[in-house]
Amino acid sequence: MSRLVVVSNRLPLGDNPSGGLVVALDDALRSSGGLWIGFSGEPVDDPADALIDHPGAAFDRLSFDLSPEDHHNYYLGFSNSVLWPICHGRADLSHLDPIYLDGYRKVSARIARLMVPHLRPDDRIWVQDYQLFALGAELRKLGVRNAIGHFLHIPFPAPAECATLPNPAELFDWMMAYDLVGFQARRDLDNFAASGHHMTGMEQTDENRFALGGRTLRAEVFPIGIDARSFVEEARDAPDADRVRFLTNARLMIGVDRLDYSKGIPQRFRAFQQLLDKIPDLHEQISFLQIAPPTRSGVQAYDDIREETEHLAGRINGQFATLNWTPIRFINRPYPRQVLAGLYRQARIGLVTPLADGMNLVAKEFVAAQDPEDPGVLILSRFAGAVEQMPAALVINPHDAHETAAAMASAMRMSKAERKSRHQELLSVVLEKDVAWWSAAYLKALDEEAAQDALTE
Ligand code: ADQ
Repeated sequence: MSRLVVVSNRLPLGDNPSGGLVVALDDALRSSGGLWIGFSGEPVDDPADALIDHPGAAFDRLSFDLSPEDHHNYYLGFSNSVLWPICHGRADLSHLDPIYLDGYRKVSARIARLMVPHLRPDDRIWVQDYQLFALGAELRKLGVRNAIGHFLHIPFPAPAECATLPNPAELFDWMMAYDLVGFQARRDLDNFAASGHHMTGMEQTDENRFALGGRTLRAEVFPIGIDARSFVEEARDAPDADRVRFLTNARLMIGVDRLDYSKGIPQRFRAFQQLLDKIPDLHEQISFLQIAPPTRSGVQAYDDIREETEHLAGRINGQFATLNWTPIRFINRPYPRQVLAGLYRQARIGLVTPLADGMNLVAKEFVAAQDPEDPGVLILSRFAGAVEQMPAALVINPHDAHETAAAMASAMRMSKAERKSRHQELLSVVLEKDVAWWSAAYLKALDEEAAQDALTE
């Protein structure tokens, strides 16, 4: 069988892979063997002009270095101050600077050049996410004819959002270099079709086939999953010592997110404030734990969201707290997976309310962690990709504080029978469409495209 080569922005070098993408790909590579290429993690003044080997894993690992300038322009700049906000519907937070786009092109070309000596003719190459949109096109420029696929973990922008990119036509040029493009949700495939047509005249020739400038592409939806069975076990075996203790008989409501403006954390705080304002009976009966470690510090919008959320949490606690009850606990640091699993299981409500999100794995982790005999309730934004698979959650519009507060109240009151039946429906999809299903489905489609190419050559 041909080798799998995964390329992602970050190469996990620790012993315990964490984070949705990393665990997913770690599993795929462990089962098939192969090579993982990614950024070494910290910018260095004198980057090596070669990939660096990291032996000691079940598969091969090669990293590339970035200079501080490249890291700034390609990663903090074009990736996280242009593509991320625009793909999440926040063009108002984007910083369009031609230096960023140049840096992105330059780093993509450099990664491609460093990769080529390591490639074998029958390798399947699987490129991950928005930081590496351009990698396929750069590899093609260097004559790489292997099957190359891309998977986008975040939303694909609709036409009006795409038009706010500095280079919408170039984005589609980059995409067309791939044999297969995977999206999280139907919504993204629809946006890809509409935006491509609008920006470049790209034609949809079949449900999953697109043509532009003499090139064709297969694009399809592969909703990412979690390692559900191991999560179920971790939640069941989580130590009691790591539970939240209350002085009143409050129930726990939990949110777990990177501190990112796309996750709707201030909106969720305001909805909670609304709930406490409207239903005084719930005072001391519900306690909200928000775990949100900061990311991408140095990007202004991330520093701003931190200040806004800290301010809101302080104000709500100041307004409602009693001697025995703190309405919101706001914690800015990461926790081990098993601690999170135990906290999810303890919670009566899981709050997953992004304003835009590719999938959202926390929604799936929360469901997997529940006790099936007495499960908690998932409140889920209609803007998370996960909603397409999880309509049995309480689905809300996160911009609507009234609706979100009403969902919190109804989750607090919900009968055990209804909680169990909703949970059963949610759990069956989380177990069935797990991470192994995701990578197998994607790689099967990529193999089909490789076989097709071989026939037409
Ligand atoms: P993210 O935006 O990072 O991922 P998400 O899918 O929720 O969002 O994954 C976050 C992961 O980090 C989860 O596994 C969660 O448990 C973990 N995590 C969050 N806070 C943590 C904390 N305090 N401590 C420890 N772990 C924490 C991107 C896209 C998503 C898409 C994923 C995977 O934005 O839409 O679902 O990739 O494709």
